[in-house]
Amino acid sequence: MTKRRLNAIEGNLSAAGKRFAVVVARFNSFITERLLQSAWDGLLRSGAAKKNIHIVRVPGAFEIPSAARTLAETDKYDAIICLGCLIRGDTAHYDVIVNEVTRGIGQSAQETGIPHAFGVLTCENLEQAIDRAGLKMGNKGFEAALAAVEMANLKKAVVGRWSLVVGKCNLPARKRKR
Ligand code: INI
Repeated sequence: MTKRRLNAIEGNLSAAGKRFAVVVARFNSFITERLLQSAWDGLLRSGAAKKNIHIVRVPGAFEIPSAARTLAETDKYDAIICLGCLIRGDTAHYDVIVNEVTRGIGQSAQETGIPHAFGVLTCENLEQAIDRAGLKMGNKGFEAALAAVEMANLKKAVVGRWSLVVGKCNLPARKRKR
């Protein structure tokens, strides 16, 4: 079988020169502060400068989408990282909020064109949340930070490729003929 080179456009994991906003909910702060520490760590390890990371706190997960949208619309950030922790309780509050938060963050990303990383834990209980905030299941904050870096670079790579194609149109006629 002949080996074929697979061409894929991917975003790299370099955060150098990029600007990030991290929206973090205070509700369940025991968990969300751990997500934040890990997201911060992920961004710095990827090469982001501290001055280019802005942390924005909101009361609870429900408030994340509107804050993320406001930040995205400033066009000052390459990506927005959303961090929160929803834990199912005895009431329907969790069920009402969880879909709204997920949809709102996705909608903000799609309508503004700014990558948003989803670092909102949706858990049955505190144990599950702890596991995903640095214990058995890694840390969702770190994961979200790397996803934000990758998607910011992917956007640049895709836009760069298209502007190259458009740029071809400006070549002299001799080079344009095929
Ligand atoms: N906010 C959370 O971030 N996590 C939760 O688990 C949660 N629960 O279950 O109630 C929660 N509620 C608060 C909500 O996000 C809003 O801040 C509040 O309703 C005010 O708008």
